[in-house]
Amino acid sequence: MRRVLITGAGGGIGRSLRETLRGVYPILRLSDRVALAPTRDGEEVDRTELSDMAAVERMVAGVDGVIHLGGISGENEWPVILEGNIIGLYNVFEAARRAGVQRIVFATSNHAVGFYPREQKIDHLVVPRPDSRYGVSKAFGEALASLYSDRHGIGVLCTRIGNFGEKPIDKRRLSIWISPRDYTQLVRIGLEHPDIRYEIVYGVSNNRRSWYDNLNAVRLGYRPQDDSEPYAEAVLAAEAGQEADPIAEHYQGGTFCAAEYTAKTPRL
Ligand code: 15L
Repeated sequence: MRRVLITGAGGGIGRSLRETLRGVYPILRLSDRVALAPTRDGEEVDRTELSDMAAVERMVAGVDGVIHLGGISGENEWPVILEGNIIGLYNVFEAARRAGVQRIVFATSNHAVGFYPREQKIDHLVVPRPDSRYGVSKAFGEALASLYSDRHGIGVLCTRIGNFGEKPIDKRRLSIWISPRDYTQLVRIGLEHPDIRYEIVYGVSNNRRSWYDNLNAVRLGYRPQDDSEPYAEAVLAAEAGQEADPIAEHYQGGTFCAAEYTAKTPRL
């Protein structure tokens, strides 16, 4: 990998990867719809709207690998999701194919499977159970990635990210947290592992309270260094006495599941 593109480079994960991948590959091309911090050695800065195919083609020209973080990172109205996560995502994969890109790491989300109950441990083989329009767009992304892998031979690692941050911020995140250094490790596996054709893994640290069987990531060499447990006492103490929504509490997706929920009975 000589030149690696990060889309959505202005977001929280993008800004972090800009630092942790600095010097790992000769050139990092950083792109976002918003202006980014100025270029340093070994960097190229780009400003692109993902819904604009001609601009996306310019963005991917000459890159060897793509880390696709761009798009909408939470629930939103359908037109917004459509533009950022369906049209924008399609444009990135299609432009990458035309440019001959061989590897893509796709930032999908726990919300593609958020309607699994917390009591069920899930692996990479479960069918999607999106908990939002956002989650549906991530399941769409996983499906599009599968098509581009099968039909065009592009190697794709779909990382179903839990919650990325320096530390877990609440009880739910104790089960899905991923630290910056663990996500960096996973992204590097996605770009560098010689045998990846199409894989789904969970982007989570080695959390004792995990809801995921991340055996596929482990098979690919992932050895997460962090665990949310040392933060558990403080996180739980901060939440003590707070009233919890029963739907949000029951499902892995939390408040994404409770929002707009009108089912009279839960789906089994
Ligand atoms: C996500 O997919 C979002 O991008 C992030 O903002 C958080 O909401 C995260 O999931 C989460 O579930 O905590």
